[in-house]
Amino acid sequence: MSRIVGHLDLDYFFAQVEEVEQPSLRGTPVLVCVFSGRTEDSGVISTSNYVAREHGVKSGMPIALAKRRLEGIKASFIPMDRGKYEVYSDRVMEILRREVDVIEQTGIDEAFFDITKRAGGDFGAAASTALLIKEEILREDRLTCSIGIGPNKVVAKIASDLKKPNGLTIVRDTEAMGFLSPLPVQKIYGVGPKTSKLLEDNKILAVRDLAEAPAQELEELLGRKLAAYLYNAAKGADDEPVSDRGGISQVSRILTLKQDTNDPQRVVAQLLPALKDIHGRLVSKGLFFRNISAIGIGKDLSLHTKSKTIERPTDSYAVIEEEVKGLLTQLLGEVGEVRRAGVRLGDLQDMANQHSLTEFTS
Ligand code: TTP
Ligand code: CA
Ligand code: CA
Repeated sequence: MSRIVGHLDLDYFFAQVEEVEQPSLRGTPVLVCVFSGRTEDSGVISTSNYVAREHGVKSGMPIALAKRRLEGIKASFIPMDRGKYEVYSDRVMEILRREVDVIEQTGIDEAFFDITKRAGGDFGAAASTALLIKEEILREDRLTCSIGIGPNKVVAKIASDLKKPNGLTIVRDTEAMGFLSPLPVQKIYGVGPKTSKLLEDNKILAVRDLAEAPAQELEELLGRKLAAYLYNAAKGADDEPVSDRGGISQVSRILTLKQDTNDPQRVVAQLLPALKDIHGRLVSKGLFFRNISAIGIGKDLSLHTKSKTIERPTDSYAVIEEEVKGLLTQLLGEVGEVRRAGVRLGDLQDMANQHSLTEFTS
């Protein structure tokens, strides 16, 4: 049975979440910014929507430069709110997890998945599932994403990037080599600037050149491990498994309220057992948190979040309860009645390990 692997990447992720929460932004340039606070405009662009990109705005660009490129145009410069994006990310990963065999999350907005069993080795069936996943993410989270399906991770990752935004690209096992051959080597997952410079110096520019290079030469150039990986990858034969990395970076709970309400006290009262449960999990794992989010889901399934990053990591129950009250009051004040409510603790830190680390180094 042919292995079938996918890669999902959300489109202009942070900026798209801002559009979802404020639909009037759609069609205008949206720029998510990391303000450094030195002057009003100092800092960089984290990401921007495609409308802004048409004006030459890019991730990592100074905010001041982006402002110059958008002079005279009504654009929104929004401070980055990572906790909020993580709530959306969690939900997307949950949807993905229930539709495939296994997922390997590789970033806040992307994951590999293996769908071999689920699709019975059939690329047509995998394509239908990919469409279903896109529909569910759009319906439940109102977000678009791009998906690539291929016989391995290298092909899937490149395929997901091919027709952005809102793309779907299927590369069958028989098409993999033809798909890869003409591409520049930098497209292969794991080929950074250093490796690509080394390859370029040796006239290896396209994936085709890589596949045709003498194995010995590649090994001398890149070392055995990387050479073997790239050699396989170039031939469309990457066999790296999709493996769930486990590990936890967040704890969260969302529950359905007894009745729709906009009263923070009522919501908090119903959330108390969940808060205690989350706190118990945190303490039993020796973790502290730095980011906390309140989550509200409306009658129409719309998702709303308020997050806060606290100065120092903590595992205090009192802090959880107090922050949730504050965030929920804000959230309900803005959105009105909700049907479901929840809390998420993020940016978790393993205090036990940090502690032992300092013991070793001091
Ligand atoms: P990407 O997936 O690289 O980009 P994107 O989702 O914004 O756009 P695309 O449609 O091309 O996929 O990054 C995911 C998120 O990571 C992005 O929304 C914001 C954040 N990010 C930064 O904060 N700084 C950066 O330099 C990049 C590249 C991303
Ligand atoms: Ca993305
Ligand atoms: Ca990404």
